[in-house]
Amino acid sequence: MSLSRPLSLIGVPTDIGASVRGASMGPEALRVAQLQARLEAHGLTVHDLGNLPGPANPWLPPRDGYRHLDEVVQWNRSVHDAVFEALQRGHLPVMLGGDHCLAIGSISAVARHCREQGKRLRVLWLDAHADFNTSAITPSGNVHGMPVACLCGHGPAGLTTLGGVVPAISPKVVRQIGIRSVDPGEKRFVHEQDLEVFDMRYIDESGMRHTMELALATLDENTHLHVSFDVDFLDPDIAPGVGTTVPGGPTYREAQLCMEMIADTGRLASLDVVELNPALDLRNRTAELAVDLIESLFGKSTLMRK
Ligand code: 4U7
Ligand code: MN
Ligand code: MN
Ligand code: MN
Repeated sequence: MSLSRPLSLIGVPTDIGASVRGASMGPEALRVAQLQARLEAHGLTVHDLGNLPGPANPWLPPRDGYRHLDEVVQWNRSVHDAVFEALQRGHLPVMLGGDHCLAIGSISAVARHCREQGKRLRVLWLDAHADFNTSAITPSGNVHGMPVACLCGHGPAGLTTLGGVVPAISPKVVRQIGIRSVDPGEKRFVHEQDLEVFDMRYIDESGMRHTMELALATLDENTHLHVSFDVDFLDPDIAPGVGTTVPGGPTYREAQLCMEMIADTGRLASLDVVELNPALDLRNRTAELAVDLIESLFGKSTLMRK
């Protein structure tokens, strides 16, 4: 393995932003599936920093278009701080989620780090959903459906200002892959903000290889690549352990190729693994699949090639 940077595993045991309880057990399921040992077997140095603390899920209805906003802000403050610190130490932070609202904190920290280091940022958003809702258009009030919008400056101050500068990122740095469920108001907003979306129809017609070539185009030595991997990106036939399944996702091989092509760039510098819900899984199968794909993301399958 050429990757020399140590990995910092950061558990974020929360389902505060989700529609279904249980993603809070995701970090433990990834540990049970031997994430650390599997990565170490490929020669990586891996530190498990344990789980971040945060408020419990009060399980209340939405207020002013958000569920649990105060708790979401608290969780994301600690995510931001932990990710920023890991990056400053030269580590590659891997968030073990937890629901996808945690990407607000992690990507705010990544964007701040890139700003301070003069790096370019590219964010790959692997998901069945665009996660581009705002309080005005959300059908649910669940903040895990809003992280991309918050990062682009459309959200409550407590979430848009985490990394100091608003917006944390421009929609131009984002490439969304695997999308197949977008709400009506969200769809209009995605077009208005000109997000680059490679939806499942695109992947069906052009193939995963061409899709990833475009999504990874124009990376250079100075680019920090962040991958936000929502496990519901995968087809529910192979990944049942998520709260919001949407049929028609990437197959095992398509997902592998996606991860392998990311690994080949050598630019991966931070990662979220989110929305794994062990309460809905079958004998930890989805966690094991996620670990398998994360291994590929860090170059497992390049070992099979000359
Ligand atoms: B995930 C949804 F309405 N769009 O906003 C919403 F369909 O992080 C789902 O991608 C969001 O899992 C899913 O509640 C959030 C819904
Ligand atoms: Mn999703
Ligand atoms: Mn998501
Ligand atoms: Mn989900």
